[in-house]
Amino acid sequence: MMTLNEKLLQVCRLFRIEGDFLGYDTIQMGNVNQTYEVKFRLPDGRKKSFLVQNVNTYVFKNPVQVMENIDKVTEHIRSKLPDQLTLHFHHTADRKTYVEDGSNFWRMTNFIPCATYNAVADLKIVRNAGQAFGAFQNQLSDFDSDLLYETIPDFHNTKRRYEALLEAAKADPAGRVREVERELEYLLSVRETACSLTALQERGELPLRVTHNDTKINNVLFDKRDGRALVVVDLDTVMPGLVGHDFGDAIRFAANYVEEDSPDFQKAGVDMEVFEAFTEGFLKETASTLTPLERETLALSAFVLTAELATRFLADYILGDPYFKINYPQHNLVRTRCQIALAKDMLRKMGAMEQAVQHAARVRVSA
Ligand code: GN1
Ligand code: MG
Repeated sequence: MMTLNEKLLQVCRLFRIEGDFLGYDTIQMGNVNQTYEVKFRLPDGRKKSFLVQNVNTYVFKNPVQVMENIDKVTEHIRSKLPDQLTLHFHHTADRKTYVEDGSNFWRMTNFIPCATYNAVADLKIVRNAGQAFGAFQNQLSDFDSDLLYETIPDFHNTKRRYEALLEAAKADPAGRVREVERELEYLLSVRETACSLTALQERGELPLRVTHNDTKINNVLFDKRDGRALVVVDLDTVMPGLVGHDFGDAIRFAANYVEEDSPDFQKAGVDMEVFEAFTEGFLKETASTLTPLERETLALSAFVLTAELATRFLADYILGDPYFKINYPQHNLVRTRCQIALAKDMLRKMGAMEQAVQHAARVRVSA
């Protein structure tokens, strides 16, 4: 059996990296893929880092399609905006952007020196993140979504997520349902509101756009010196979706007082200053293209995406944690509780969130 060190070196050689392998660091980023910074001394003497990822093939059943999507999307952005920094994947000798061995699926990009944030105190950074995700959607507004594979079907179909939760609870393969009755009860009590965005989508009342679908603020890379957003990364789930999927998920993550898996979930809640800053940045880019109903459902989408993720964390806990990486046995349950606490606070603050959206939209449309 190869050590990880040997495996990473083998993968790097297949991506045609020459020179001395100096070692690797595990990057604590993301809840599904494994990410490493690998360090080399190149034949010309320079030290250089690369980012190597082991894509989770339980989550992404067809990773080749994921890579094809990313290629098409980044190519589209590059052709429109040649100066925009985009991700570049390295190729193997046979021109593939991945290396497959058994159930492992490896890919490699250049390492971009940058700052990333899980929690942000600086509202300027938050505003820049909102703007970066808004701009990303704009850059793809003329992209033909028929060209995209649906890498994870029904990814933000909240109705399906609820059904999956109920199926998991019924099967109860790990004997954990008794422990989570309160969480199940709460999530079922808000089911209709949580599924309202999906219902509007099914009725054709909200337009499908090409969306990022995983808009955590740590998926934006920032310039270390001036806090400028450099590039939006993690394009694994770029698929047709609703504007609210991107807006809501970003708020869920960035505007929470605590991190998404905080055991201190009594402290979870929406920081309205962060909400306003993100909204301002996001609407600066998107306000003029949103339909009235899209605008009116943005605040709601934050609740929807939070409740939806709670159903996903809880279903995973009930099933014995096959999907999300966990650091300790109750991690998915703690995540669920934190998202539920946040969802409750969002319902309390819905009026204020709606007002903040309308305010930011008015400012932008009249600007
Ligand atoms: C996963 O691995 P990461 O952090 O990019 C998940 C998202 C969740 C998120 C919660 C493909 O994203 O949907 O919102 O964890 N990605 C996938 O932290 O399921
Ligand atoms: Mg992701």
